[in-house]
Amino acid sequence: MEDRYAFLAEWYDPSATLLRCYQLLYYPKDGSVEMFDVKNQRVFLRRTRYEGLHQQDLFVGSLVNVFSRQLKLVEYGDQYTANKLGSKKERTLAMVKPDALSRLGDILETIHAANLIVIKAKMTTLTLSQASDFYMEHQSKPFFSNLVQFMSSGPVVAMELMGDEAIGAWRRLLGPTDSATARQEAQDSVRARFGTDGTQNAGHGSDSVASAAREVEFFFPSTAGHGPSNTAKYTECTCCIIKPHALSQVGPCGVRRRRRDVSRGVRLPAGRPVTAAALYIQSFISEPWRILWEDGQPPFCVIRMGLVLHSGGGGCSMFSSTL
Ligand code: RTP
Ligand code: MG
Repeated sequence: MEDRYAFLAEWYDPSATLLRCYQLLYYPKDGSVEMFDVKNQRVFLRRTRYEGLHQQDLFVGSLVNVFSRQLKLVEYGDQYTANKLGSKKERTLAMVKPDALSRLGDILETIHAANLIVIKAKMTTLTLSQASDFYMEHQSKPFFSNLVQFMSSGPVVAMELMGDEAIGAWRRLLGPTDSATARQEAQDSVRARFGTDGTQNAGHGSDSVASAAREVEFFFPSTAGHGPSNTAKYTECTCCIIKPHALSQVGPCGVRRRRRDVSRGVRLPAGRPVTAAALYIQSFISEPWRILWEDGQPPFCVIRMGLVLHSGGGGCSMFSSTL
């Protein structure tokens, strides 16, 4: 029988101001989709090929666009789909520590190359008290004071990552805790490449499912408006939005022109540090911004997220505006 993945999906209908519920079917063989209206028990979209949806977008919690409708996948529609797509999917909290902030692009590249998806991201500067709360398991350790001083010494970028066995996968990418050991034992690891010593070691990764849940909640609390605040200042800055199709091309200071299809690559002017970063889901980006997506890109169909970087001062070569 042909492979088929089923999901329960929600779409907020702004004109009726209600949440509509669909069964979404995806056929990987030809990349086609089919939708059923659950409440009215009828076909909503006949099986149609649709290039904007890919298997890696399909997991519970994901926001996908199907013919300009942004759908949230809220449940697996059958056991087969849950087993096939959901069994090994994990979430973890990754952090770029203050010493490696200038290597954010390289670290994003590493994450992308390992097939881990960035679900949420936030640049923030932790207070001493927040850093102490985050690392409370190490309160009694001799290095605790050094650790929290370091972790609150400058901005960090916290990310929720998702992927197959994401917790272990990200910790393997980080390498051994001590950067010197990492350079001996795992030369390609993040800590070997960008870490300094045993404390200033470039990155953090949750060590278990329980700590991942706690740490994701710490940075991205379910109650809106809580948690460490973003570093965006909104003054003397410009906003640079990297389109979703180019997200994988984010380099140390913007987007590298590496692939032919990224024809309008962005390079932030040298010496202009990125001062804030956050991942915005498409629906949070207001209508005027959407127009910017449409140059040469099929509008919306491949768009899931944009990475918004505020750069201190100056312009950006693609477009700029204040938020
Ligand atoms: P992390 O929690 O940051 O992902 O690192 P980890 O699991 O590899 O290491 P862990 O034992 O949890 O330590 C947390 C962080 O404390 C700093 N540290 N300094 N002897 C030292 O000076 C020392 N040992 C640990 C590191 O920043 C380590 O990542
Ligand atoms: Mg740890």
